[in-house]
Amino acid sequence: MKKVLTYGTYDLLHTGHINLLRRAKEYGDYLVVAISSDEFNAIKGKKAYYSFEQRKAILEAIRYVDEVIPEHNWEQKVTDVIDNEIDVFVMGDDWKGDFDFLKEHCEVVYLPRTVGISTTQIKKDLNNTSHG
Ligand code: C2G
Repeated sequence: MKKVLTYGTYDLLHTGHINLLRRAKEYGDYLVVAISSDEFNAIKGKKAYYSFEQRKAILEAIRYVDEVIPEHNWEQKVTDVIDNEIDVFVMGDDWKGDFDFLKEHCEVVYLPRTVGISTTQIKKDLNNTSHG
């Protein structure tokens, strides 16, 4: 079984996330998604609308996702790759190059981001409409 791993906050799920997950799954048979805990989001300078538990439940309902694990820090990726026997690490190309250190443990793939959509933009648009 070929195992794929990716990381993210995955707040306010949108088609950019789904496009990433669908393409990531095509690299193997089993996709593990490590989603950022609420505490790690604070370290990333992000405040997710949905809690970790809610984001976990939403991701687990996606057909491409086989398992969801927590992301607590920047340092856990090598351990995650080894402990989960990961063959392919996949991230959007906004992270291109940032995780090349994983190449000694698994294949590293950066996929083009979906243009024109982001959780930040969704929040801005909703905020603007609610203020008339
Ligand atoms: N993504 C995408 N297209 C978009 C938006 C996001 O392909 N329009 C991808 C990102 O490149 C990432 C994944 O969807 O691979 C999740 O995006 P975020 O939830 O924004 O994750 P991020 O904050 O980048 O966290 O340790 C890594 C970090 O946890 C990544």
